Amino acid sequence: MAVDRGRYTCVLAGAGPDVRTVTAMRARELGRKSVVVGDRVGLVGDTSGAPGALARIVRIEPRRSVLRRTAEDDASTAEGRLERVVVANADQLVIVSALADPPPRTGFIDRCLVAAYDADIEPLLCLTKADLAGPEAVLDYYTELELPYVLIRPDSALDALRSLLAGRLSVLVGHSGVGKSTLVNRLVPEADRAVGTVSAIGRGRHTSTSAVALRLPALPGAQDDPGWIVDTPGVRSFGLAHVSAESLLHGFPDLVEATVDCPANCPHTPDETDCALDAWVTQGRADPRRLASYRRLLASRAGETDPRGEADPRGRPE
Ligand SMILES: Nc1nc2c(ncn2[C@@H]2O[C@H](COP(=O)(O)OP(=O)(O)OP(=O)(O)O)[C@@H](O)[C@H]2O)c(=O)[nH]1
Ligand SMILES: [Mg+2]
Repeated sequence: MAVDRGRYTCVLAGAGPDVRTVTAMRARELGRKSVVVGDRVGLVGDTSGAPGALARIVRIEPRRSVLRRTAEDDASTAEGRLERVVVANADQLVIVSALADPPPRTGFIDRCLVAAYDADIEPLLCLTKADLAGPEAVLDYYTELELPYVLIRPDSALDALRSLLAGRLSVLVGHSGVGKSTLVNRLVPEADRAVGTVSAIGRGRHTSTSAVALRLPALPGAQDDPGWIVDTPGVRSFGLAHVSAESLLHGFPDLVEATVDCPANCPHTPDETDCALDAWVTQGRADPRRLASYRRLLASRAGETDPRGEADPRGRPE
């Protein structure tokens, strides 16, 4: 459920919400393998969960999915220069974007979509602060994608979101200040996640500092497993250095079909005159902004532009 300075908070498989969590450390035999939130592990030792009890993690089960993020985009911290596993075994990536304060960045959302499709995790677009601005510009940009989405305002009912979260492990990702922890606190009232303020320049203050998995409460009358949600710290960027150029295209299902008409080994770059993507867009079969976004990602992988979503105003829907 959580990792903090070498201590791992675990919940026993099949344990109900009232069963105590188990604190564990890693056993030496794990070597350098990292254990991350969402991992299923083998525990030995004192698994009673009693105060002061410490179990040991001796095994990591094979992961169903691995959400990775490379953050040479975020070279301000030593940690940020590494490839990081955000969460293991997630079924759903909830891409949280505020509609205002901070403004939405489709460039960032596109990066998250690439990461989701690459890791075989279903994306869900969660547009917060719908009380401050309308979703039209963002939704218009994604019309061809059939991307599931939910709109969140402070007073909105969360039933639709809860049913999309049921039975799965979902991970929230988004810039700092978009309202991830606010949403988690509404979904899991006893979570008590710290909530920050958004500064005048429209950035949150990185209130949350590590990923934490929380069990969603059972709904009255519902038998189904309500699922788990992972709150994560806000990210400035979602680096994709670990995704191959070929796989980048999977984040753009609205463009994929066009590439069957491309020459063999087409790099899909703007200077490739026979690339079928240009005609596809000219014929109105996809949004030219989506092609531009795809090509920006291609170029940023090649180191031609600043890979941060923020640094590129063309990433905005307006
Ligand atoms: N108007 C409005 N404000 C919201 C909404 N959701 C969250 N906020 C505010 O946005 C600010 C940031 O919220 P957080 O929940 O801390 O954001 P976060 O995404 O967890 O940020 P980090 O932990 O830094 O990544 C707080 O002041 C919230 O009250 C919303 O739907 N509408
Ligand atoms: Mg937070």
